[in-house]
This record gives sequence, structure tokens and C-alpha cells, in this order.
Amino acid sequence: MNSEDNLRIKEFKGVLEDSVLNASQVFVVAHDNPDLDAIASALGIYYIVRSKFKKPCYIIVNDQADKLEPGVKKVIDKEKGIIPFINLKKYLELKGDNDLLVTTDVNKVNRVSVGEHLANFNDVVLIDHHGEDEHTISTDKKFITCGVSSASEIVTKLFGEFRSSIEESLATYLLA
Ligand SMILES: [Mn+2]
Repeated sequence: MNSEDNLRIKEFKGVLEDSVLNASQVFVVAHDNPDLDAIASALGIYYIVRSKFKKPCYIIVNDQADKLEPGVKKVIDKEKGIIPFINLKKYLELKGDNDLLVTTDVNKVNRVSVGEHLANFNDVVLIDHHGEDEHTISTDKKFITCGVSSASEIVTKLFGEFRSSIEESLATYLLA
């Protein structure tokens, strides 16, 4: 991450913090057909929200279990006893009127794994390493840089900013 990104992420930490504090519950989502970077970065945000803010938090994965990439399926199977991975059907049961959506490894309307439900969220924060274009979700709360190789790298930086300690299993995913 270059020095400009290092400065920007300090500011972004405050943006994310305010959004989480103002929300009743937080949903984290990546893109359809998630890869390990998508899942690891979503897990990282989940841990920050839970450990620093104690807010209810869920990770939305709407792909069918048998269609998931084997490595991704393994991580979800290992963590699902502790971490609430939910599909969109479950999301609809849980949704409230003050929900925050945090996207990781995705910033496009047509790629984010919440489909038409994007409009339900009254606050959206984007974290991504893919460039923006006309399909980028409209919000001024975002940390997007193409100067890193993964979304996990951004989330690892955020851990440092929040002074969160990274659990060993999560560290393995983030570095994968
Ligand atoms: Mn990805």
C-alpha cells in the first residue's frame, strides 16, 4: 500500500467506525461465486465489527454450497459453527430498517451478492481493490485502491488501525 493509501485508510477507519456505530446490525457481503480473498476479507470485517463494536453481524453468501470453490467451502464449513453465514432468504428474515452493508472484494451493483436488496440498506460502505466505473455502488463511504493485490490486504491494514489482534485461523485466511 502506498503512502497516500496509508493516510486514506486512517480516515476511512473513522468512516467505517461511524457507520457501524450508527447501525443496528451489519451485513458483510462479497461477490457471487466468492474466492478466498472475498471470504477472508469478509471474515476480517466480521471480526472487527464483533470484537470492537459488539454489533450483530452476518456474512451473506448466497451461492449454493455445492457450487462453491472447494477452498472456500472448506473455510465456511470450518467456521460456520461460530460465524453466521446466511443466504438471502435468511437475510430477508433478519433485515431491519437501520442496516449497514459492508462490501468486500466487490464494488459493482451487478456483482455484489445481495441483488435487488441493495436498495434496502440505508448505509453502504465499500472495501475493494478493483477499480471503479459507472456500475460502482453509489456511496461516498469507500476505501477502494488498485494499489494492493487483494481485499484481504486492505482488511489486514484495518486490523492494524483498529488495533485488533488477528486470530490465528483468520490470519491464515487473510494471507492465503
Ligand atoms: Mn475476488
